[in-house]
Amino acid sequence: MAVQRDMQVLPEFISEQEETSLLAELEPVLKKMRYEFDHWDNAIHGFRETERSAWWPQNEAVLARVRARALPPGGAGGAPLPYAHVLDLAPAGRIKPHVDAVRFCGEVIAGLCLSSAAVMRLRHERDARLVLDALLPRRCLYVMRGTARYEFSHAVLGNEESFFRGARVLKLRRVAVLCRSQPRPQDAQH
Ligand SMILES: O=C(O)CCC(=O)C(=O)O
Repeated sequence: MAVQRDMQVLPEFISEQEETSLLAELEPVLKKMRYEFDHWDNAIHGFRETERSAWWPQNEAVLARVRARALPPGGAGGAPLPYAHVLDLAPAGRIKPHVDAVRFCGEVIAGLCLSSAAVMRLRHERDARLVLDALLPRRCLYVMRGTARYEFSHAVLGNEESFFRGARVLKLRRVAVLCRSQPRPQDAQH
């Protein structure tokens, strides 16, 4: 299936030391914020978030590796946005199915997964029987593009439905560092 080709999970993309360093930089910023649970129509429940464009040098090197892998210069995915989006999901948090708005994000979504494993569910927008569950282990990088990004919704499952191939995947607090590509020129004007 094209969706499998377009949703890559690279386990152990970063070392434990790199994970610790990224979290050490992010923690002081994140811990000042409250998790948001209340909006019933939000796509995300139990989250806090920030954006970051300047990183400690050792963390910048990790981000550069993510971009080199997911968004190489001159590649079909386009140029990366200048900042990373940091999404901190509480243990009880989840992300409901959605397709990222083309106005804000181009062809590629690359996510570095810190602190906890989780299950991401991709479901075809027009044929709900087409489903792909992806296990996102702690310290993996996933790269979503093409069919997976445009034709499937994606969701991060809450703990009540967080299973992969029959085995429970306990989602603890999870921090994702997301590098996206710039919107395609034809989409940016909408
Ligand atoms: O937390 C994640 O890895 C998923 C983030 C997400 O849903 C998105 O970037 O659209």
